[in-house]
Amino acid sequence: MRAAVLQSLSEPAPNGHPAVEIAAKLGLTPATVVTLVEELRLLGYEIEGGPVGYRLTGRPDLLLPEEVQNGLKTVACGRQMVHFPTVGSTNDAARTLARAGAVHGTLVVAETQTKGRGRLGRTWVSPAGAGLWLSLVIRPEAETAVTPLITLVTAVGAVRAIAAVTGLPARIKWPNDIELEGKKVGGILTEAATSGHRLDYAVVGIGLNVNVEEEDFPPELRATATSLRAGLGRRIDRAALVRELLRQLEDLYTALFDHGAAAVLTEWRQLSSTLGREVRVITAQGDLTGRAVDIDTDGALLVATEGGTIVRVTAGEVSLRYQPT
Ligand code: BT5
Repeated sequence: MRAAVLQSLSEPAPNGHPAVEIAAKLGLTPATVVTLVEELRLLGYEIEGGPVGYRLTGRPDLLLPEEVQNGLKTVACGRQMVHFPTVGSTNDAARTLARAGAVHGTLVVAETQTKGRGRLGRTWVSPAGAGLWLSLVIRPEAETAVTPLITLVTAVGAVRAIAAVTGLPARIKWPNDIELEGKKVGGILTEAATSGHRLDYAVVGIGLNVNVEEEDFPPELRATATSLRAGLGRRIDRAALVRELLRQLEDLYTALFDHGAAAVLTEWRQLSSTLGREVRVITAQGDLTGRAVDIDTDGALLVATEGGTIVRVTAGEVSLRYQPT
């Protein structure tokens, strides 16, 4: 009902909105409306006046359900959502919810993470209020082998959403990086729970540096990390970006799970910064260098070595570096 009160307050009213009017419209008591207005104030909404006439004068830059779901055009993605001012890792919180039965499309968002994770035990830096640090629970009817494709498809969704909201031409570095002008602007961490060969659910974690300023990054990341704000030269509406991301992901997951990977992989190839590049693949067993020539139907990278052999590289335990050209 808090969202409904906010919706009422958002409508134009030259003399403000009396609590009794909102109450009558929503079938609440005026006292409940007063309580909900107080809650909205505590969350950061600027609401002037009192019960005789409330006026909404400012909205917080927070990814509250009231903001994200206001104008959301999806059926499943983000329809159920949990917002944390701070959390260890949204992937961990989403997994806890998934274990307890959270439905397909459940979204977990945090303003900041204290234990944000990358792949291979790496740390993900998540400055407060400045990025998208979020996870989606997805429950497709699929084999576990689809997991690497979920990451690739999610990257396509992120690039599409960035283009739609900012016009910036982000690219994808295999397997899970989103890049802007050669620097890392985001990353994806997909974690699957399996029952035999079937996927029980997957938690798709997405980190995007939206309004992060250079000094918010630790010094060691400043040369390699960037933000959409740095690329665009102005702040970006994070809630609008989440909505667009959810819309794109809903379409892309439907395409992947109902129609197969071919169409999405064609788009991935066009958005990839990796194909055609000289790469070094770093694995626990040693390094491999060659030219990245294509992506396989299961999401593996195909690398042509100097001897002309094509080697399949799966995302699992590897890192990828571009070789200087
Ligand atoms: C990734 O790992 O790129 C996946 C990142 C996924 C983060 C999201 S946020 C929401 C959800 N909850 C989580 O706990 N995680 C997900 P990887 O490819 O391993 O890259 C990690 C490396 O990127 C680090 O070792 C740093 O070098 C660098 N890095 C860390 N934070 C960064 C940031 N904010 N921007 C750019 N680079 C960063």
